[in-house]
Amino acid sequence: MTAPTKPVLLTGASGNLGRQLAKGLSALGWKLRLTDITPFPDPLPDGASFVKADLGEGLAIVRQAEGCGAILHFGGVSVERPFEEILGPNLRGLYHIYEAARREGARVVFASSNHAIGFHERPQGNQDKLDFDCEFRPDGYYGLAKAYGELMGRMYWDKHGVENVNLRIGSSFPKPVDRRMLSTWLSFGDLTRLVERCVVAERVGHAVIWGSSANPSSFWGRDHRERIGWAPQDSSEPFRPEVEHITADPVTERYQGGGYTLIEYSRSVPSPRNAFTLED
Ligand code: 15L
Repeated sequence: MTAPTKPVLLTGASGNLGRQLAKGLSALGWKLRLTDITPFPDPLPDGASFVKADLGEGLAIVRQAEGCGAILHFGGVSVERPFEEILGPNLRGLYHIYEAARREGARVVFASSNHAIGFHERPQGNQDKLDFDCEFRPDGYYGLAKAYGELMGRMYWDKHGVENVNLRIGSSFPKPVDRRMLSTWLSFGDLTRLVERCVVAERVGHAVIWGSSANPSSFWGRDHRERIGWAPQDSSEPFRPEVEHITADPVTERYQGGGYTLIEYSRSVPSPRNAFTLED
């Protein structure tokens, strides 16, 4: 596999997924520009440079993106937080990323999240799996910002021809730690191969791909993975005996977003499963 000819910018490089990608993609011989608001905690991988930058500062982002062929946007707040904390990095920051991409004619790979659709119920069987074109049902301000990011990608492709792949990442950790993650887990290996394909694929347009490994109990169905030629190789199944019994309260267990749905949840009584009411 040949490395991209132009450098690739990685935001959020000091975060859990950024560090994995920095290591994995530099091992493929990629020239990486790493950036984050906090220092890069590891030894710099071969072929990589690091510059501290704030997503809220448009000029800094535009400078970092100069000459890049792709921007891997993994920066911003990565969990549910109050709106004011999300606003700068996750909303304004996205605008800076897309403007920089537009200037450079670069492709954007956006770390979206299952929390953009977190208030969909978990499927009862294989037939109910959620497809990429389902309704957004964010489970908080974080998920709402991810939905906004996906829509920003839609708009920049339609209006400016900026290509983008939106990865609706499930749970990317060393291993699944509870029953939900048997459905949502994305191994670091599958994540790195996914991002690699997003960059090297010839044409992507505006694409949405579920970021989970080949988990038999996955919540998710159709997406645009064929467009980039990616298929996950790992599975959560070997971890089942270890974590299957680890569950939570009824709200958390009902929805795909798990514990995020319960944060500040204030509906008194959750409506019965599968009952359509005005509130649903
Ligand atoms: C995410 O989007 C978060 O970044 C991560 O920390 C996990 O909470 C993950 O979703 C998940 O849903 O497990």
